[in-house]
Amino acid sequence: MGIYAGESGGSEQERGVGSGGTVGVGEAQLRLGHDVRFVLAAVGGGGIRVASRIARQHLRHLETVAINCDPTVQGFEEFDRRVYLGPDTGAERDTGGSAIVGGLLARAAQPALDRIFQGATFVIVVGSLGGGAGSGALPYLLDVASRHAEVVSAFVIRPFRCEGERRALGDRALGRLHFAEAFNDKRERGRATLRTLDNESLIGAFGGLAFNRIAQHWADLIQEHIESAFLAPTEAILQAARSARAAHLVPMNALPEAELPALGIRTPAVVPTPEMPPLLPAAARLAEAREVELTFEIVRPTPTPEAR
Ligand SMILES: Nc1nc2c(ncn2[C@@H]2O[C@H](COP(=O)(O)OP(=O)(O)OP(=O)(O)O)[C@@H](O)[C@H]2O)c(=O)[nH]1
Ligand SMILES: [Mg+2]
Repeated sequence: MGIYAGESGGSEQERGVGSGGTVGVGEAQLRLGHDVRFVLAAVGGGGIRVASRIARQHLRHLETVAINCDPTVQGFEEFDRRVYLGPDTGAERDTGGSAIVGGLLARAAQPALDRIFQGATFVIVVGSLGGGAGSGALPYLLDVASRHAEVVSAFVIRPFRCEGERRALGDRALGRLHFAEAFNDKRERGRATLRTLDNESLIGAFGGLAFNRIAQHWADLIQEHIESAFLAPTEAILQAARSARAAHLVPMNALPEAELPALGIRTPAVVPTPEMPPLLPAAARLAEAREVELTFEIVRPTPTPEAR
């Protein structure tokens, strides 16, 4: 169902209230998923595995994209788009765990990243830190997303403590996010958020080996955010705009004119204002005269004896 809102008036037909529950109004129309776009972008193997659980839910209006420096990304068919960040030579290779390589590949792919986020309103980024792709590409991805979208929510997955060097690399990548200028500008303006999902924090609840359960837990948390922070509020706003327009056209407290005789209600006749005589006779003369002429005479002062 598309929801439209904007300026218009007239009959239901003119307003475009369609059987699909849409309000098409004049030239300004807003359709969720078209004019207001929601994009979920996952980067790095772990980020993609978590986001794939959300992609499989086919949330309304949500576009999904998987980005990785590993050609196997093409196999994640549950995503609407899959982007392989590979070298220009066309060679199929991974980052070898290097965040520097991940960063270089992402920087070189900027036009492709621009295309992903162009026209997006709300962007949700899920990145896994600790490997080469997620750690290296995330800052570029967040910057490009922040330049294009109105609101950006970033979720980064932090490796388990037992992963040792990977966790350390992840933390260094987290520190480098401070250099993602556009993203940080947005954060300062309250238009972007960063949330760390620490795998280690769930060990007590799920155990160290329950990778899948942990991934599902993060997916549920992110999905709940998409629903409650973006989808539901935007739908409510458009619905309110639609209701306000309907109320404006047919006020709730107005009786339909055609039903007034049957209800015995008569619209009050217009009472003419009585003509009141002017309070002062001079005012009456003034009211009659179109132009008023003022004359006055200058009386010379009588000279004093001294002046003589
Ligand atoms: N919760 C959860 N975390 C994961 C999962 N897969 C990977 N991770 C975490 O993400 C970290 C980074 O691994 P990957 O995402 O595979 O690495 P990458 O970004 O693809 O980088 P390279 O493969 O090295 O290029 C790992 O150290 C894990 O802590 C997953 O399925 N669930
Ligand atoms: Mg990988």
